[in-house]
Amino acid sequence: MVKSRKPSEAPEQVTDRLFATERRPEDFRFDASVARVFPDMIRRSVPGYTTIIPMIEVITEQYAQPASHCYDLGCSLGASTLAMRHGLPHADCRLFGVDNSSAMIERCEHYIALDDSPLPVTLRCEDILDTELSNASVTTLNFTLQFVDPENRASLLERIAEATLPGGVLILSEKIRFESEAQQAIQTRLHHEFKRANGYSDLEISQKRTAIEQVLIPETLAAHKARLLAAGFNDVVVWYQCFNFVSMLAIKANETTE
Ligand code: GEK
Repeated sequence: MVKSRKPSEAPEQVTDRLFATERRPEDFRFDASVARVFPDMIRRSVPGYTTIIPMIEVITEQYAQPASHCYDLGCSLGASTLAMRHGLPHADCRLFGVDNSSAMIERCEHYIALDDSPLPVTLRCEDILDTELSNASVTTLNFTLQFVDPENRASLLERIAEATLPGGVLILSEKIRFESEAQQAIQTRLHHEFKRANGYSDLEISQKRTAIEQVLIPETLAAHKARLLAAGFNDVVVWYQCFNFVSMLAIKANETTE
């Protein structure tokens, strides 16, 4: 059963108007102004986000192993951390949320404190490229890998695979791009329609796009699958897709006995 806090019960919802007026183009950063509006921004910008979060709880419940570690890498305000916390069926598991934005981590502490689960959460204000990983049964990268320099993605995934126990998983959600220009155009148009339907103006959509295009680098589904397998995972399952937003489950096989 999904036990996470419902969006309507969230402590605060400040409307995202960051790109509503004409502004000088500068790269998008996860600073205090973004952290302040983040729950509203991600819900109205990422198709499927409000479905993926409660499903992270379901997946965690299925794959968490007793006395193991669970990691939420790029935890922002802790929406996926809290989903994992509520899904964890073992009181002896340790749950870590990691983000290198101090503005996000400060607010995340507040959200974790308001939540009613007794399971402790350790928050680390660190780069996920450096954070220590071990004894992992469930790791989540929910729309975070897309912000990591593409050159560093393979080594990060190798470290996660290395730290993952047999039978453990990585939940990887990403904005993807398409090889076919025609498919790319359809999915981009549908994504922008989704944002318009959620109240974003054409100016907001185009200014956000300019600000984020050097920072969020999407890759194809085929590139993600090949790299996850090369990193040491044994199977990759796409469990969710809405337009150009996908969530995968990368699974480390159970060791077979002869
Ligand atoms: C959610 N998972 O609500 N090290 C640590 N954190 C990083 C790094 C890095 N190298 N790069 C980016 N981040 C969340 C949503 S948001 C996705 C994740 C989005 C952090 C960054 O500070 C931000 O908080 C998060 O990754 C990405 O389920 O905004 O589209």
